[in-house]
Amino acid sequence: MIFTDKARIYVEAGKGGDGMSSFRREKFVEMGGPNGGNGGKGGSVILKATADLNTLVDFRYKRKFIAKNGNGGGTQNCTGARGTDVIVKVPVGTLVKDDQTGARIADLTEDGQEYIAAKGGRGGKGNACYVNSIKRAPTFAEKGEPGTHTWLKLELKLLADVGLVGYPSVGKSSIISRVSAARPEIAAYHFTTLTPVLGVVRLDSERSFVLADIPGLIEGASKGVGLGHDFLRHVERTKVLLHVVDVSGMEGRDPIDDFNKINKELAAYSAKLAKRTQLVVANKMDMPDSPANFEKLKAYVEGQGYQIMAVSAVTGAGLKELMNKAFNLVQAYVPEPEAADIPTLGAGEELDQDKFEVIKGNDTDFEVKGKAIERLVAMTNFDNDEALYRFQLIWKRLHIEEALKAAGIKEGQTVRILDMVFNYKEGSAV
Ligand SMILES: Nc1nc2c(ncn2[C@@H]2O[C@H](COP(=O)(O)OP(=O)(O)OP(=O)(O)O)[C@@H](O)[C@H]2O)c(=O)[nH]1
Ligand SMILES: [Mg+2]
Repeated sequence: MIFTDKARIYVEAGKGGDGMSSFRREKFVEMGGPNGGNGGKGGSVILKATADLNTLVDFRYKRKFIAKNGNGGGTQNCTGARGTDVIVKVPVGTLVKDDQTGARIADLTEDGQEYIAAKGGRGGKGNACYVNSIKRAPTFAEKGEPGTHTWLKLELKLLADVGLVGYPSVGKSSIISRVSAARPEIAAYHFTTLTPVLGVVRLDSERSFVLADIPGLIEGASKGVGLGHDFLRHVERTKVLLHVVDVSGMEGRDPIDDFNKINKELAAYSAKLAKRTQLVVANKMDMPDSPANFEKLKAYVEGQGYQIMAVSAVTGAGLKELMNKAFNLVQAYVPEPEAADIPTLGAGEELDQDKFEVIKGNDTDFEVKGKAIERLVAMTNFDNDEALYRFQLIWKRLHIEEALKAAGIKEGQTVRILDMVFNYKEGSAV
């Protein structure tokens, strides 16, 4: 889900230093010539894109950037010192716009790319510069040029790193409102949140991530019940899911049941989403029945290989630890392999290649033989979810399960395809 982070900043460059008007005054040299030096250039304010930042959140705290003036020129043709430039680091992807008109001024898309947001004034020329054949002893010097100054709008498109999912009213919006500047509506009725909300969670000056609060999910969400489909689309590209469960039992539901139902919806929506790193968040720990319910839920989810943390969005207990943990999980995220890893069948080969036969196996109960299926097995990386998903689709399309059933297979019997042996289970390929 894309969210635009915005900031407004003021940039002001330094004025150029004034030129100097002076004459040589040395012992034994009468009427020395003009020797006033030039003023130094004023400092500029330069925006510089860096891959180290990922939000504009820092500009909430500091928004004015003012560079120093150049120094005036000196006697003896001394040029004044330049005002130092102020370098303002912005994340790669920052769009710079005119504050008044909104017109695009610069698009900083590459690491290291710079944009001079306010240009330092040129230093004034000293009187030494104005000597010519007519004017041998000019007394005037130029003043420094003023620097430019302006307000700018910065915009950055952000992708949510972490998504809050869970039943309605489990406290998703309450959590995001405590850990970020986002202020979604919070209320005791279901579907309070109707559109996704994003917030930037800032742990310290170096560590921040984007958190998405989406509307509550219910049974059938994956089929588009409520606004389910749309909501799930918003968390599809997050790196980590925080699965919020209300352990207070105050709505009369069983937390374990809630947990399973939401996971079922995620899986029904997409295999990828089901495999996304998921941290279980037991919320409303401040309520009387929560500790006991938490222990039960903990035992259950840990048994399934999930980690769980206990929080209360009302008292704030555990939220800091939760956000630190979420950040670490975001850092540990490894992108799923692209679709290129998935074996595909060659075009035009399908028809007779799709043929297969089910025979009695030597060391297994059954064996499936056929070009397409054997090739598919050879090419599928069974550790890769997408590949596995693809495998299951083709398995279904070839109607292998039906053939196995027709051959009389029973649950738990073994099937061999090339070097792969698996236990048959109705409705699932491997
Ligand atoms: N006691 C207690 N109540 C909480 C806690 N967190 C949230 N609530 C309450 O639970 C209700 C629902 O909170 P929300 O934050 O709106 O829940 P949600 O998950 O965003 O709900 P939807 O947007 O409808 O999906 C509100 O009345 C909150 O005040 C908590 O930690 N303890
Ligand atoms: Mg909400």
